[in-house]
Order: sequence, then structure tokens, then C-alpha cells
Amino acid sequence: TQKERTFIAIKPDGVNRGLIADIIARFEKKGFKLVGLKLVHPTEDFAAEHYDDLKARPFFPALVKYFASGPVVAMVWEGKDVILTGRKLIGATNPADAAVGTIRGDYCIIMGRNIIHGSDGADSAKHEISLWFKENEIADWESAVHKWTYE
Ligand code: YYY
Ligand code: MG
Repeated sequence: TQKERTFIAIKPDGVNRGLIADIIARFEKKGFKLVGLKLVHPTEDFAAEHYDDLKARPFFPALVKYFASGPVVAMVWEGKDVILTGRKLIGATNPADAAVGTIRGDYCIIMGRNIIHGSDGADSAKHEISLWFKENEIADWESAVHKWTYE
């Protein structure tokens, strides 16, 4: 379906390093459609909720502090296979393993400052979108160039 949605967040390091426009441009130029966008400074409690599935991992406390250390650009992107393709645009979790040409491969060095989050599957996408966005904060709009992106 061309209506698949994923949750993407530019983490505080990406925001501080001035990478917002470049990251958004990559998703835009690919052809995906932005349907939700806001700048939020998450509390540590909210960060812990976002990363709840990782709470048993040793890096969890540092991850939560980092994620709550400044504003985050929270987004919902829509398009065919956007969850999986979004992960490909982002690149591997460890920037050292991320291919050149991916966001993490091009702009960061270590796992603890890997600048961007993307949902990893249909269930997490649905869960994360509803955690971060109210229904009326998502715009269900038809792009004027839709027919030039899809056949
Ligand atoms: O989905 P993704 O962000 O690529 O990785 P996750 O396995 O969901 O981990 C979330 C987040 O945690 C990751 O982006 C960096 C951090 N992290 C870490 O600091 N050390 C690890 N060994 C694994 C993950
Ligand atoms: Mg993940």
C-alpha cells in the first residue's frame, strides 16, 4: 500500500548539528510524503516509554538521557514500503557499519550518537505514531506529484 506510515525522529545530536534540513530532504527527494512534523523536547520518562522494549539493556539509561537531552524532530512519513525503505535510508544502528550514502553512514560515528530513529516494523510504527502524535496532528493529504512518483 502507498499509505504505509512510519515514525522517524531526528535525535538531539542531529538537531544540534544542523542536520534537520538534510535529513528531511532525503526522505522528500526519495518521494515519501510528510504527514506529521513537530519539534519536541522529550522528558526522560517519555524517552523511556519510547524505548520501552530496550529497558533491560545495559545502554538503556545512557540512551534515555541522550534522547531527552534536547529537542527532537518527530515525523510521520508515508509511502509504499516506507518502514523498510526508511530503515535503508537511515542505515545500520552502528554508524561504523552503516553504508556510505545512508544518513548514519554519512553523518555520524558512534552508536550512542547516531542522530536518527526509525520504526523497525509495522507494529512498532503503529505504536510509535500513536505515542508521539494525536490523530489531528497528522495530515492526510494528496500530493500534487503523486502520479509522477507512482504509476
Ligand atoms: O532501531 P535502531 O535505532 O537502529 O537500533 P535499536 O536496536 O532499536 O536501538 C536503539 C538505539 O539504542 C540505537 O539507535 C542506539 C542505541 N544502542 C546503543 O547505544 N548500543 C547498542 N548496543 C544498541 C543500541
Ligand atoms: Mg529500533
